[in-house]
Amino acid sequence: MAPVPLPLVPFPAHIDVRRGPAFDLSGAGLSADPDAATALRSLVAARTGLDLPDGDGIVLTVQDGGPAESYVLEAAATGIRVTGADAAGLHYGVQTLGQLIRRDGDRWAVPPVRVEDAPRFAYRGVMLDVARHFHDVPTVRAYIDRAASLKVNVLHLHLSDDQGWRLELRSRPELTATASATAVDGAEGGFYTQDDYRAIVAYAASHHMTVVPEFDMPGHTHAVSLAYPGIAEAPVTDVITEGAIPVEGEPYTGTAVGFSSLRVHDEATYAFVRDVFAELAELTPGPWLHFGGDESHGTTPEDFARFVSRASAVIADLGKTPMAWHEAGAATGLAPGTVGQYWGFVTPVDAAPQHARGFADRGGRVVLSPADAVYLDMKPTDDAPLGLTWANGATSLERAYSWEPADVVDGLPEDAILGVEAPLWTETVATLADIDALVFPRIAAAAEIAWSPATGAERTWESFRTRVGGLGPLWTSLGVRFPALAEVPWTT
Ligand code: TNX
Repeated sequence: MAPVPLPLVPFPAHIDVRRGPAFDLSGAGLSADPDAATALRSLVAARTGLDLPDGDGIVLTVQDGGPAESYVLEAAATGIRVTGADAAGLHYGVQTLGQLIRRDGDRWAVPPVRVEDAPRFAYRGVMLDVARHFHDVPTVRAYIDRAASLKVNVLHLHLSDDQGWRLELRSRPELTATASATAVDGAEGGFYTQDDYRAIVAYAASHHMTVVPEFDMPGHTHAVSLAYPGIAEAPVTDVITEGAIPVEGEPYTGTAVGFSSLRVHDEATYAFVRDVFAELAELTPGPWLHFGGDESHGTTPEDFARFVSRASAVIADLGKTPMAWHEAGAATGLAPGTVGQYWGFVTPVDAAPQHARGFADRGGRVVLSPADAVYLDMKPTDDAPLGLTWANGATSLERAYSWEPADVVDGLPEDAILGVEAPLWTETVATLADIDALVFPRIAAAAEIAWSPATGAERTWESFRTRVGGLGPLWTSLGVRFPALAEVPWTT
């Protein structure tokens, strides 16, 4: 029988498991950069109850040299040293160290290892839809904690949809004044003040995560139509195959998609686009602004292409990199360098790959979010209480793990792949407990695919499920209410 792998997810690029005694955590001291010290102290306290005093034993430092976000971790009975090539790398080394802590008789210990680690992809994201159900700042913080612990470095916030507009803008006050109070199925809405948003961005940054904000358009804009009716088309209801029919002028609390659109031939629309993205650019330190572009079923292809050209140019003119769902790749006037987000299937069934290649053809790169593998809002099992099933039915952990980014879009070279993102749409997700129930453990699969080398002795489903099972006690100690999927041999 193969030895049980250490419970490391994502699995490191290189690891050398050594023989010999383990490092004893009780009585150990810590010498570290302040941010890394805080991160390790709270991780150790949560997992073991131990308090790490200043002193000898564990040394955490940043030392320039290696690739971005990389680190080296050496653990022996005599001491532990984690060296990051940058602050992010050190932070990831600390997460790996947290996963290595284990019970050893009546003490807490770290096994002797040497890890040399760096990410495969620069963009390792998760998304949270705060439009279908609003999620408050503490919930977003908790989501950031969870994602950052798995070396995820992007938080994509889906800030607007038919059901609500969730960010206060000084230039367009009616958006939150009239279009933020409601959510799906009569749930309470809400919005972020600019200070709330800044607080989220800062909290993400302190966890080495970049926020990618999205205002979805030209479709998914029924909420905009409540605030600024002059720039919106009437709902096109004959495209609705499922979900409640929207009523012009009334908040939408159903879950249908594709029926709304901004007026594409009206300059007032582009004044709106400029206002909202200019203000968003000011509030957002990261390089990407996402303008949506998905499921504009009521808009002709010509009109859609016209809108995409204009909106992407607005964002590029602001000095930001536009980002959009893959449909926008059909528009020949797309701003050069726009990043595309592929949400077709692992084995594509439609024009999605062609659209994704459209971004690369214009010098942009692609983030892969294949819906039947990484859509965290899909049910994990047929009988799961929460979640959707449109992406090939329930998505098992095994299916979430068993795909290779370079094999999804034919003709897209690996250097045109910016990374991987796992979105959580929230039609069925109202609370942090709901988030945990759908996100875990599948977020671990997305994180490993985004971080770890494509191949390796431990890059197998059998190893992965064992390692995920070994993380159960850590997740429990961090307050994550993950579902105990039968696919995983959970350690108790
Ligand atoms: C499709 S994926 C959507 C969303 C829904 C999601 C539910 C994408 C770009 N659009 O509007 O919330 O499915 O899974």
